[in-house]
Amino acid sequence: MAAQGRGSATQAATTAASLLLLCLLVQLDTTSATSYVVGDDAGWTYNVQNWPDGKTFKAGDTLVFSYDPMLHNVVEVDNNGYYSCMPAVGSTIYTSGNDQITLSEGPHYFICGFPGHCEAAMRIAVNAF
Ligand SMILES: [Cu+2]
Repeated sequence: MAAQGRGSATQAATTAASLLLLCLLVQLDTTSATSYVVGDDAGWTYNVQNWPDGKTFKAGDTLVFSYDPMLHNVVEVDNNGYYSCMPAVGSTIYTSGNDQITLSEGPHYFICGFPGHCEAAMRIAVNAF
């Protein structure tokens, strides 16, 4: 009876330790990189401009741009290119239709390079901390 009691106590301690470990792992997970599908279900398309609102991005997070490469692309631009919808010469252009871009710390700007799309709010600005 007493042995069984000790056994239960050990089991309880083991369970507590396991829960603590699980909590630590969950906590670690929240600080690791996150992958975001830009535009959520709609994907990378018109009027995606406000999609980053309310989200906090970290360096190492990945943005996934999902789109039909016949209809859109992704051009990485600077602040000026974002507001003017005019990419600087030599800007990096992604065209796979499933582009995974890992963020470094700082501001990042992406627009669609197809005529009129950036003007139709197919652009995002994100800041990674
Ligand atoms: Cu487009």
